[in-house]
Amino acid sequence: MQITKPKILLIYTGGTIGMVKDFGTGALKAFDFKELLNNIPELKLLDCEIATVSFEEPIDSSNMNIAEWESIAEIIETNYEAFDGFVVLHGSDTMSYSASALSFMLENLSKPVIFTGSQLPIGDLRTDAKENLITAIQIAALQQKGKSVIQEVGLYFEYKLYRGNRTTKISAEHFNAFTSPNFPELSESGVHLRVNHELLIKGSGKKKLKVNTGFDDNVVILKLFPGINKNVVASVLNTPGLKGVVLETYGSGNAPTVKWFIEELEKAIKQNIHVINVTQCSGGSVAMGQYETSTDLKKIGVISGFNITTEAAITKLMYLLGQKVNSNVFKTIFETAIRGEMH
Ligand code: ASN
Repeated sequence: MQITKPKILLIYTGGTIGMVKDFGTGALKAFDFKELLNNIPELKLLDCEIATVSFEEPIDSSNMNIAEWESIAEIIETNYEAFDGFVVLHGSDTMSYSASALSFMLENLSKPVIFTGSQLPIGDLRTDAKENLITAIQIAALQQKGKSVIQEVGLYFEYKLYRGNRTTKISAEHFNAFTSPNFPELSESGVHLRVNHELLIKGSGKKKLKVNTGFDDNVVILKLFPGINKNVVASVLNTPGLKGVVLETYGSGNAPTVKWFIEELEKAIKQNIHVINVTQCSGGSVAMGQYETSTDLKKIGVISGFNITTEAAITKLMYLLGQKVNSNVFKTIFETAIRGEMH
């Protein structure tokens, strides 16, 4: 029996990882990704076959939008049968949003899609890009009994693989730039590559990959702060075309009890605008009804995001709105975990 090496497709979208310094101006600019294997000869030592595809115009991840998520999903769909795993090189700034979005876009995934990037350009002497890239590829290539070990969207950064839709960027400075506050890491890279098998999403078996495009962008994130006034809240909730709000509340889902606030929210909900309660705390869960300051929210039909991140909440909202989920089941469906993103 001939043993074939796993085939991994590297998808380069942009970000610091693929940059070099222009020594004339000192500015960072995108480098020619076709030169990747020449720039990182270590990649040739990996026990897998690597192919690369790049966005025509690599972008800083601040310019990622729904269209770019769809482009990544399309590349994966087109190459799904030909490859065993996918590594998406992406700017770190919005990587958690993209990893969350792709987790909802890619239904019935049975192969790994691993996002990674770096804080320093690959051309920098002290770069974190090489380790992130090499280990992300190794993780994407992990196989057991002829099947991929990881069968979901992950995010690998600084020795840890996380579930993509559980992550958030926490540092613009440290190599350890991401965390997954409410879910343990799926794998840790040390002397050994340790995988927490019991935490992994079991793939969909023989079900065919389904790509859910058509996200709806008529959504907003509204973060509460002491002193927020009626005009601001009313004008956000009266945005023409608005269909969904991620409301970042305090602690375990608490908000002001003042009459105008609850009335504005109630009016919006009656107009079929879905309001999701997500906590501003970096860890823990929304528990509406635990305090008096959240009982009214529960009463008027605010949806609980439980321990979901804001990044996963806003992308799940865009996804479900895009799927035209019926209003009377929207709350139940949102409150159900569909890709391991909450609870
Ligand atoms: N601005 C960059 C980006 O998100 C930051 C990075 O990749 N470290 O594209």
